[in-house]
Amino acid sequence: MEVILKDSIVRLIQGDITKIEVDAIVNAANTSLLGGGGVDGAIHKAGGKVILEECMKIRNQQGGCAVGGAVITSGGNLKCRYVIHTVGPVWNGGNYDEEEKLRKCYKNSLLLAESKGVTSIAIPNISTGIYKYPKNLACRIAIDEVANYLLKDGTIINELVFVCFDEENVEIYKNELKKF
Ligand code: AR6
Repeated sequence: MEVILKDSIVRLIQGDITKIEVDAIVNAANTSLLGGGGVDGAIHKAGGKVILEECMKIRNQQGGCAVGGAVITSGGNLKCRYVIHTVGPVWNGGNYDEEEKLRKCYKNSLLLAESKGVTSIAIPNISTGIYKYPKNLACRIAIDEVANYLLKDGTIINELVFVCFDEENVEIYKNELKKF
């Protein structure tokens, strides 16, 4: 499925984000930046040790990554030039600024991507796995933040791919993207 948002194409794909051919992919990391399970584990496994080495350098410089923040490494053995590591919030019932933090993940990842000249980017369903953010709420936030970003004047990001791994997220995203 594809929708056009001003000068950009937004695509919805089901699959493994490590296989997508774009300038940058976004990782749903944790504050340690040392890897983990889920999409983080898949990216480090497919990308090789260069990514972990660069993450460790960033850790030494700034002590990891805050929730809602984003940092960038090269893509190692992946097809992409960059991996943008962002840290989503753990779902805690909704009264702990989870929404604001998740919004920041999308916004900061896009800002960082653009600052590096990225024109195509793939993003997973941040926080909806191990961090248990309700998928329907997370999807609305993801699409809202992306739409706000792409509809502003002068973005260089002309292709954005939402990569859903599970069927449930695919159906939720299809329904939300229909509205455009
Ligand atoms: N490609 C695309 N999406 C994937 C892939 C993949 N290869 N594998 C899983 N997903 P999660 P979180 C989906 O748990 O909830 C890690 O241990 C998955 O179905 O990866 O933000 C980190 O180190 C789900 O929809 O990330 C952190 O400790 C989405 O990716 C913690 O998990 C996010 O699920 C972060 O938890």
